[in-house]
Amino acid sequence: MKTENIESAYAYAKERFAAIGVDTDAAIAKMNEIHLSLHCWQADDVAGFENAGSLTGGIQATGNYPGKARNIDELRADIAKVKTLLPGTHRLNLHEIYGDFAGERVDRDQVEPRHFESWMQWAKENNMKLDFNSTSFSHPKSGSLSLSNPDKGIRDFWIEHTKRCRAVAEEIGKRQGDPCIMNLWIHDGSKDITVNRMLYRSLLKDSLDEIFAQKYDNMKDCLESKVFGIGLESYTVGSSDFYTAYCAQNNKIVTLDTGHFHPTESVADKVSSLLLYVPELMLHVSRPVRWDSDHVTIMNDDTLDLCREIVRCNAIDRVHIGLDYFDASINRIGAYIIGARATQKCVLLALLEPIESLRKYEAADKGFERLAMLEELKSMPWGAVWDMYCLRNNVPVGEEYIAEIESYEAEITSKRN
Ligand code: RNT
Ligand code: ZN
Repeated sequence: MKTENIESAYAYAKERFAAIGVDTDAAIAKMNEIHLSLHCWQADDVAGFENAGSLTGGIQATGNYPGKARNIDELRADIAKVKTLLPGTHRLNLHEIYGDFAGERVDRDQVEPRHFESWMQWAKENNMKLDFNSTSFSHPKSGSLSLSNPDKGIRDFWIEHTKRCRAVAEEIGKRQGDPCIMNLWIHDGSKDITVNRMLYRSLLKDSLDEIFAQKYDNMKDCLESKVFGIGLESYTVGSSDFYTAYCAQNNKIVTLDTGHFHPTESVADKVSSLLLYVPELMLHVSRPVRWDSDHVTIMNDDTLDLCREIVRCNAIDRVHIGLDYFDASINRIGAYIIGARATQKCVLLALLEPIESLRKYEAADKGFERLAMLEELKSMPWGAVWDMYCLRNNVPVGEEYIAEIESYEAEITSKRN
């Protein structure tokens, strides 16, 4: 792409946006303050480094495109590659099963900060901050119930795991001088009609209370609900109502995974309600196709609406934007980049809205003017602003990243098997 063409297209775009009261340079500057939390699990189909066998817990990565990361070095190489293709600086979201166990068998109730020592160093060297997740799935004790299991032995095992994960997150946060956001998602549920829903939910509540009794300063907890899991279709202990209420009562962060609601439910509409009751939100941006399929995020109305709502609520500082999809059927680095860049484009587009004029129209009951402006925004030259953002960050502009990923595949990932 010729730099002079990007610049002249940008000059034109800048003028067009200025005419409707939008400062494109300010939007680009704001983009640099937004850091995605990149999900490490896209690189290896949620396998992790425990050699535990198959993925369980009602989630599934489909496809067998060659080249997945097989070990910690490969995963790190892939993330380092991803970094070079994204504008801005980003965080890395680790799951507990991605610890550096160095051949040792470390059960989930034994994990310690030292297992993440090399990650903390790597992250520092690579200018990335880390986020964290406890891992309830893919383990002999996972079953269909973990923190809500009536069997005290199993429940205590997962309570211990989660407590230890919080200690790991606290150490990470302390060392990076920035809170580590720890997500808690458990798969607990049941396949068929459940007649003691209250029991499992009250057990989950008690387990969470015990886990959160320890207060920390360098980590923040977020809790993720869902509608159902594969093989757990009839009942989910950690439903949306459950965690919304729990988080509101306990001042915890709500995680909104965009694949975890009924297909016609608007996740965007939840932002302004939740933020009146909970301190912050964590997003798992995903793309559900007919179900919670974890397809690669693209620029679609769902993602756009969500980003617009965050900006319209003036809540960028209260929302952590994480990605959560795992497509094993296409080039995995490519999947990372498509989803991350699509999310960034949606945020940029949201920042390019003439929100004040739109609100003036709304207040004056000028419904035609409001709708017309929203329609016109769709064909404004925002692509030129995106290109300039990439150019200023020295990353490939437009489709240029396709060739880069192809050569990484030719040289690196195609040689893995
Ligand atoms: C599962 C949840 C959860 C996982 C990751 C791997 O439905 O979305 O966030 O995808 O923790
Ligand atoms: Zn998720």
